[in-house]
Amino acid sequence: MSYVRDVIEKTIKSTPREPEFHQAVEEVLSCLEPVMDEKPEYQEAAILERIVEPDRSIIFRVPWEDDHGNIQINRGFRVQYNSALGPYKGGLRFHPSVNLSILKFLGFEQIFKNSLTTLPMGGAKGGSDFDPKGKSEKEIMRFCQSFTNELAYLIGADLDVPAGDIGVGTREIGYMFGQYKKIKRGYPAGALTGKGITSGGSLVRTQATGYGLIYFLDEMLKDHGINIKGKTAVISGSGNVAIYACEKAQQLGAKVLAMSDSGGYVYAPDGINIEIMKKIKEVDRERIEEYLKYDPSAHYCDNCKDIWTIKCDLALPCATQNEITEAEAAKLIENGVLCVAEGANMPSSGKAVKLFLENRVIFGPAKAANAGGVATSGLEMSQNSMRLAWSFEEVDKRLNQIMVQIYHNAKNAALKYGYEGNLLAGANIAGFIRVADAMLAQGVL
Ligand code: NDP
Ligand code: 2IT
Repeated sequence: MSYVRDVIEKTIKSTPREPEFHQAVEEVLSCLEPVMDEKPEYQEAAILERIVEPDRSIIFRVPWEDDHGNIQINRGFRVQYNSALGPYKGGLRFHPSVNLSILKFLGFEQIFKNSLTTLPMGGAKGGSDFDPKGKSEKEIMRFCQSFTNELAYLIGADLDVPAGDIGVGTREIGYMFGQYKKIKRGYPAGALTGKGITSGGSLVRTQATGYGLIYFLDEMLKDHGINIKGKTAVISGSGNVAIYACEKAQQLGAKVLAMSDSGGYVYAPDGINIEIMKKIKEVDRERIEEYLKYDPSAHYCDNCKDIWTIKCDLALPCATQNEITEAEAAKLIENGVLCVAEGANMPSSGKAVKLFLENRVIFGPAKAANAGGVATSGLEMSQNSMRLAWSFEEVDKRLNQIMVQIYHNAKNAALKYGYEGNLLAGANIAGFIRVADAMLAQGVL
């Protein structure tokens, strides 16, 4: 058995009941055989055995009082995965499905994603099994404050810098930053990113993951001689990533036919009206079904997975992990999909990715295609350190440059290591090598 296979098997065996984590480890490590052959020093320094094990995982109790005066208890997590390239960095997810397996998969992916940005950031992830749905504004605030009472002792500008993810946006980061500031008695802006503009946040951070996804997609399509203008797109989700992916795709001339939430999807034959979607999701925090009240020509289907049965040129999964399995991938291929670019983390199962690659679907893997969010978080950290704020145009230009660079770095790494046309392998390799070299230089830790 090869060294790589041996590490994969041992990792799986030693972490039972962590299927999402196993999936991420398999996905990354299985691409690294040619790198290990070229650089035996990585094996000598046990880089793989060390990189699959988080530096530390912290689990804590989060008690909070609901509006009826009842005490509720949730579980909080922070997985500080790897700090070879910089302070731990990665989002916080609030969703009832959150567990250690999901946060380890996300933290593991984050190491390589952050490396691809070339900004100095290590990898981490955290969150809670708290369900924000149906909670009042005050309940959200009390939960965030209690969560921060523990998180505060784990984070800092040079230590660990959380941001948002599913269920955590500018509002939640605002409450966490407020509580953190109170505990620290200063203005420790650099310890969290995704802050509001009046709390030291960066322009473009809100739009960054979605815009970045489309900048990456546009570069990838151009490189294949394809113009995004006039193409039809389907975008799953209707949260932060999906909304700004839709906005930028439309600005570049694509037609977005459908978007979803966990309840179902909306199909708009004339294209989704993004201002209506923003009002429903960002202002009213309502279910996507409400869209029909404003656009009677739209249709609603109460099975969100069926969104992938819609014929489209571009499929952009922007909701959650494993939303595209083999069956959805086969349907997309049958309907002639040209390109899949992942806004969510690990939205395609291993078998789905295999089908896309075998059928020559242009495939933009998550850790490259959705790196614009954390890249702009990196730019927020820079601005906080310098105590100044760049203009929207300045940040947007840097984001665009980073996404274009990530595409070419992934493409070139794939070519160099015998995976021509496979950006998943290219992104994994390009991301991995920077981290492995830093780990080698820093000794056995
Ligand atoms: P949001 O909370 O803003 O939106 C999430 C969207 O996905 C909602 O429409 C939600 O529907 C849907 N969704 C969530 N869980 C499920 C599920 N189990 N089944 C079906 N639909 C689901 O999150 P984001 O937009 O920030 O995140 C979306 C994805 O992008 C995640 O995979 C995240 O990790 C990834 N990502 C986010 C970044 C960021 O900067 N925010 C950066 C890079 C990646 P509902 O409201 O009904 O639950
Ligand atoms: O998955 C991700 O890259 C994010 N949720 C963004 C993390 C960040 O630190 O901005």
